[in-house]
Formats: sequence, C-alpha cells, structure tokens
Amino acid sequence: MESWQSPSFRRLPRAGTSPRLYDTARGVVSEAVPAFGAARMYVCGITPYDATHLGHAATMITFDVLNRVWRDNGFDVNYVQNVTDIDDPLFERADRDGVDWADLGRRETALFREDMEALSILAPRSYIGAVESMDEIVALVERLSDLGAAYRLEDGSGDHYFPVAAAPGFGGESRYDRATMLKFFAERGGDPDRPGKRDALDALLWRGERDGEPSWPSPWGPGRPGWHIECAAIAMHYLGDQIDVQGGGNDLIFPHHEMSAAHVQVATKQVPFAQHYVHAGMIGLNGEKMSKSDGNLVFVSHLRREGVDPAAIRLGLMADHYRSDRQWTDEVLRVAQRRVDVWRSAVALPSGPDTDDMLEEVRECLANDLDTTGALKAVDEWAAAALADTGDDAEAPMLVGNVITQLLGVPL
Ligand code: 5CA
Ligand code: ZN
Repeated sequence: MESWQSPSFRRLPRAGTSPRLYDTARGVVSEAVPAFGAARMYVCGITPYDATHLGHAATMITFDVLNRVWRDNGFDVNYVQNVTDIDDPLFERADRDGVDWADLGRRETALFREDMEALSILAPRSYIGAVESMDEIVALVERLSDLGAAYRLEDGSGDHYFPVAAAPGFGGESRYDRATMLKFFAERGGDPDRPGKRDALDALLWRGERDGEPSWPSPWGPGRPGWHIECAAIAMHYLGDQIDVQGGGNDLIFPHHEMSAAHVQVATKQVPFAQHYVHAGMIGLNGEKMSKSDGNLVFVSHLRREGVDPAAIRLGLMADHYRSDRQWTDEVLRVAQRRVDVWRSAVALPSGPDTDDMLEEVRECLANDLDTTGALKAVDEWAAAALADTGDDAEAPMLVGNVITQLLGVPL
C-alpha cells in the first residue's frame, strides 16, 4: 500500500541521548537501542472505516517522536505500520452506508494519510494492508498448524483457532491474570463463550467463508484471517523474527499484542518477539475514552477544515506523557495554540540565548521514556528568555526552530 509523503528529517548538532522506554512486558523503563543495524518498529495502524480521530493521532505522534529520537542518535529506523483493511467493523459500516467495503477502506486510508502529513509524521518504510498480505498470513497459519498450534472447530464453520495452551509463557506480555484476560477478550473482539473451543481464550486464526463476506483461498478452504495473525504475519515478514518495538494504544495490550506476540513466538520458538511492548494512553473526550463505537470523537480532518493549526493539535497531544490516559478539551487546544504562537514569535527573533542547555534538556527528557512534557517546558523557557530580550546568539533561533520541527516534529 502506498505510504504517505514523509517530511524530511535533519539531525541536530552533536549526538542525541539514547532512548530508554517503558516495556509493558517487564514493567520497567530500560534502554531501547537497536541490537544491530536499524531499529525495527511495528505500530498497529487504523481500521479504516471512519476518519482519524485524536486518539489515533496521539498514538501515531508518540511513535513518531520515538522514530525521531532514534534518528537523532544516528540509527536508521525500519518502521512498519499496518492497515486492517478487512474486519467486521468495515463490513458493517459499508453495509450501513450502502458502499463497497474496499472503497470505504481506500477512502478513509487516503484521509488518514492526509492527516499524517498535516501532523508531520515521518512515513513508515512499509505501510501494509491485510488484503495485500494474504500470502504471508496463510503461510503463517500453515506454519502454526504444522507445529500443532492451530485447530479446526468441528461445527462446519471452517473456522480455525490458536490454542493458547501451545504458547509457552502466554500472558507474559500483558501480565494480566486470567479473569482480566477474559474480561478484555470479551470486550475487544474475542469470543470466550463460543462452543467447541478448547480454551475460552483461544483466538481466531482463520474464519471460514460466510455468505455476503469477502473471502480468499487457503489450503484449508476459503475464508479470511483473524485480527492478531494479520499483525504477526506483517511484522515478521517486513521486520523479521524479533523486533525492537511493538507499539499501539494501551487498548491493544490484551488480547491483540499478547496474541500476535504468541503467534510469532510459537512460530519462531524465540522469546520475546519485541524487546519493548510500548503502549500509548487513551485520549478521551467528556470523561470517556474516544472510540468509534461510543461516538465521542474529534476528527483530525474536521479540526483541519475548521482552520485549527495542525501544530497546535500536535502540541496539545504531546503536552502530557504519552502513557497517561488523558482528556482532549478546548482548554488543551487553547494552551497548545498559545504555545505555538509564542514559539513562532521567539524563533523569528534575530537572536536569543545560547541553546546548549536547552538542547541537552530536550534530548534528556525525550530519551527518558519520551517525556514530551519536560521537553516542551525546556523550549518554553528558552522562548520566554528570548522574548524577554536576553541573549545575542544569532544562530539560536534557527537551531531552536530545528529542535521544534525535527526533534519534536511540530510543523511550525
Ligand atoms: N487496526 C487495529 C490495530 S491492528 C486498530 O486498533 N485500529 S484502530 O483504528 O482502532 O486504532 C488505530 C490505532 O490507534 C491503534 O494503535 C489503537 O491502539 C490506537 N487508538 C485507538 N483509539 C485510541 C484512543 N482513544 N487514544 C489513543 N490511541 C487510540
Ligand atoms: Zn495490530
């Protein structure tokens, strides 16, 4: 699938500070430096049945900041993101609106690309849909089946499941107890009560063909893939058996990332699949998590159409730590817009204070599990001093402009 137009990235003077990141599986912040070569990052992308909302944007911005921190340290980054372009919500919305599901997916993915460009997100090297990955997905289900890690339900549906009992260390990614797993499994697309499964938590690998649903051929009959196998297959194919970061929102901790990691780990017999499982907090509105099913959404494209500055959207979403669940309010946007205005005025000055301390502080904050709050404060302090007419470093405003656009990715 076509990726989007990437903004260019330029490194800043001197070396960056190598990042430390929180890993959900270990529950600690630890060094996140690629073992060799490029950093390998897989981020779970959209299910394109509706427009990009601020929650999606916040998660994409989080991993964009990580991408920039790695690049600032001289690492190449092999960034892969998927598009879940076949799934129930897509078919349901297409039915409701009387449109073709594939057209709907294409339209919403095109809008997502525009939003990503407006928010200055570095494009993934591989932007990959489920439909175009059918060969890899089928091959991975076959591989699991050969290893005894797939079974067919005996109800004539043609559905195949992944037995969680086949996955040593299952639960190691989320570290949830069984009751919590069952709760989230039921809430997030799983089917704990389906008769005939060996374990309530076993996850769908392949759904046999149904009337009125698209299907693709496979050695065990026509159908379509389950959700977790999609990300497992795409990540393995484009990045390899082990990766540096598997990322997404914290709504994916269980079952999605637990299951996709389990699929890969059973297939490769290597643990862990990802060095760091990184999860962004949920953006909410009016006290609730922003979600398509609840309908309390603010779309990036709507804000843009109303003339809201993309720089303010991005800064508003970076104001608090990425791991915290947080609310989007008019006040968040107002504060962010004020900050953008101040920063623009400051970097337009003919001179300002020396930038050494500010650059070091921004780098140190970002390296510390992407502490954007601290990084923004360091820029605020420099801008306040520059506007108070202190400092005669003629290079400083331009360098700070680069810190803002290159390291923080804010489109000034
Ligand atoms: N296609 C799957 C992942 S394979 C999916 O979850 N799609 S999504 O459209 O629902 O979400 C896309 C990305 O945005 C995921 O990483 C998801 O975790 C994240 N996300 C969804 N809602 C929010 C929210 N309210 N706040 C922050 N991130 C969110
Ligand atoms: Zn995914």
